[in-house]
Amino acid sequence: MENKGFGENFTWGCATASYQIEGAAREDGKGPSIWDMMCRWEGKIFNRDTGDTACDHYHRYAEDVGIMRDLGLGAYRFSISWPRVLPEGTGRVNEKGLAFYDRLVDALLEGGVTPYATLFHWDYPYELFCRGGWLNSDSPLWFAEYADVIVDRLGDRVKHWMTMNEPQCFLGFGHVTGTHAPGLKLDWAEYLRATHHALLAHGRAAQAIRVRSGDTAMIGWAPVGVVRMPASDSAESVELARRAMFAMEKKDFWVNSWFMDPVFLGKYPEDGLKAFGSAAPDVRAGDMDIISTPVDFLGLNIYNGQTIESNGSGGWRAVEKAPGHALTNFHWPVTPGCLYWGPKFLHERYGKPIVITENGLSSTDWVHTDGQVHDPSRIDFLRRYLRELRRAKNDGVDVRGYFQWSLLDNFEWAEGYKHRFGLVHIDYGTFKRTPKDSATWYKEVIASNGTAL
Ligand code: GCO
Repeated sequence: MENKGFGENFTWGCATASYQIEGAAREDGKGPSIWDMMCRWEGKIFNRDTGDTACDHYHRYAEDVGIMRDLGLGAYRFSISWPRVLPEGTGRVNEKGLAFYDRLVDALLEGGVTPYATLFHWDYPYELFCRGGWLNSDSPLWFAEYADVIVDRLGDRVKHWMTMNEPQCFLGFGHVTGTHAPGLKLDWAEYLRATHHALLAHGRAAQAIRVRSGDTAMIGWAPVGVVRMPASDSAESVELARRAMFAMEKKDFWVNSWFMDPVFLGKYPEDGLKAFGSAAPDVRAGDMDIISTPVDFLGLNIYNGQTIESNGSGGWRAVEKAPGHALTNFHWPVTPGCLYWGPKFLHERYGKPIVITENGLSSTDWVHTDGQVHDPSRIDFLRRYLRELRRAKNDGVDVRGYFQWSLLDNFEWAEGYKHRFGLVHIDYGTFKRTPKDSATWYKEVIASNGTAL
């Protein structure tokens, strides 16, 4: 196949999130978040790690932007800490918190790196959690107020926005399994209620951004969901995987359609409504208009996929993996085809330009005796995945950008610092940054616009 790279205007970036890298958890007037709360709880986080200091990015952002410039990044996806800016979640604005993001955005622009800002990547204000959090029917308004404060301040320079990151995770892990903050184990009906409010919050924030920035803003969000892949290229097999990717037949917070159909099609999927019956949320007149406020792109966080085959009776089942199948340090399977099938199926259904907002490999890198960090597995992983994304692009899927997760090793939520996803190694004692071999490799990929893959 001819190697056409990724075409004109393709955006190459890296992603991070505030709580995972910033540190400075109690500095300059920042209010507590639910992750500050959960990190205090016994037995919740691997090794009792916390995000108190994380990568100390709050103080070292200039050095980090310097690394981005060295890499030749076209764009950087970061998130804003809601309680750093609004310590109580609503009302009082913390000027020092806002000023940090001002400095960051200015440094990025000065370095020729386009800022892609995510409003909410899970560090929810503790004070709002105490008022019921996402269960409170005012929570979409709280989020809209926050969005307005941010866009008012940064909207003159930031043009690319994501409202929220992975609602499936902060609702599913945070409100059903209890493994992520705020650690709740709600009944399915309450979970669906919280989800409905989060969807309304997304819509209201999209409106707030549009009101302030008009058509100059590129608005999206960054959900995650299960990607299903066909066992063969036959039309039948592809159709089965497509169906499996969107079917909402049981209580499963990973299914794409429950989150994406409302946003892009203005309704909950029929099969889900049928399966959930009286647990389904109360949808008031006008809710779906808010939720489906037009946005410009669909961000996708994709790490792996599941190959599907027929179960012989009209349904499907997952194909069992061969013994010894490649796994990441997270024990997630290495399945490069997900960067082909995921964007393809989601683009077909929703018709929106796609940006891969996260993709990467967790491993246990350390600094070798030669002072370097050699991570050949990450290079191989990214190469395989990016080749599949290139195939999707060449097959006509409207893919506009790719953000590797992550620029820096960082705090991996309940897993603490166990996993290293970075192109840059962090020594959490000294905060020394050591670019890994994969950083040098990614720089070449970017410079060649993907033809070097
Ligand atoms: C998520 C988040 C990131 C993670 C990354 C690796 O998917 O959980 O968006 O914050 O760090 O995906 O798990």
